[in-house]
Amino acid sequence: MSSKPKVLVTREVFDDILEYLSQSFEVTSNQSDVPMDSETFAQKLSDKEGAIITLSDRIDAALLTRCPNLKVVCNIAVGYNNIDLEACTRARVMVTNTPGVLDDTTADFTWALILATARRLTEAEAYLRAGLWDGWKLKQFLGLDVHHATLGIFGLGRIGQAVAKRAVGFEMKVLYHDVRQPPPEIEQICHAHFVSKEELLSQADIVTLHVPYSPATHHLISKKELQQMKPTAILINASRGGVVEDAALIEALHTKTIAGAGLDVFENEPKFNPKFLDLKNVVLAPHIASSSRATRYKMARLAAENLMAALTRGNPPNWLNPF
Ligand code: 8YV
Repeated sequence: MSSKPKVLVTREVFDDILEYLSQSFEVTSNQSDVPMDSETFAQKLSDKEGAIITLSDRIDAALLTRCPNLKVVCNIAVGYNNIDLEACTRARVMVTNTPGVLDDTTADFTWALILATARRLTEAEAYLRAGLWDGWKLKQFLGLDVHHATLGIFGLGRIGQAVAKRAVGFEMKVLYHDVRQPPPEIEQICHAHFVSKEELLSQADIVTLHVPYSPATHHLISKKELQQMKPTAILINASRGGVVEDAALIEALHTKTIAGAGLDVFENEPKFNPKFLDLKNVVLAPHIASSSRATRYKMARLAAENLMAALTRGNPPNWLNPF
């Protein structure tokens, strides 16, 4: 019988990461990559000491009571709103995330959304693919200039900063709003100016969201905020579903309260509001902002290293709830 600690990997990861874990642990993994339902997840986790999970796996107090041996859960994500951190602390379960390794990749994708939305790229491609293009027209698919525009960033954390730095080449004015004002040197490096939420919404041509999801940021952008934006402005969300009230955004896109939106995340994903599909002025992506080959590998590897450190030394590098 194996005396190695038992761990669960809830979704498909890279093979060498499973090999790395198997050296020290008895690994159960769900390499089919189909998310487990909550009952299957609870059963599989019930005798484990550690788990590598993703944002679709919920960890709450009720689940923890069924997992008496659990010592650590390692999220393959920087966001951890799928985990009840306080319940984990009460149960003495360490929680880790994957900060830092995905900032540039997520910022790159934010720019893909900004450019595609401002220049109506997916709308124009759909038109071309449908065989509707009958020739060049002066006023065809007129978009929003990104260069020299005003970029408004909610959340100047690691990812927000990486987005701001990329605005330099477009010679943009960069405004930001955050509940915590970063040190002045960060503002200088990012060429970003702190403004109120209202100023950001009314002045920005492009509003982009880089805040974590929490009760404080739930529906940060709703009907009132959309009405404060310029009718020519666009909204970009590569942070978390729920930061934007999707029904209000759909209404604003429909009535042209704002010009467009670029979205990588949705409320209730993957079952997002189907009304988005009827709108031409929205660019849609299935939560892939961090999905470059190199970065998804680094995220999975960092989660595995956190698991290893937690179960061997009791001190993982990205420990969110030290006790
Ligand atoms: C992940 C993310 O792909 O890190 C995050 O918080 O949103 C994405 O980079 C996703 O959460 C996978 O669990």
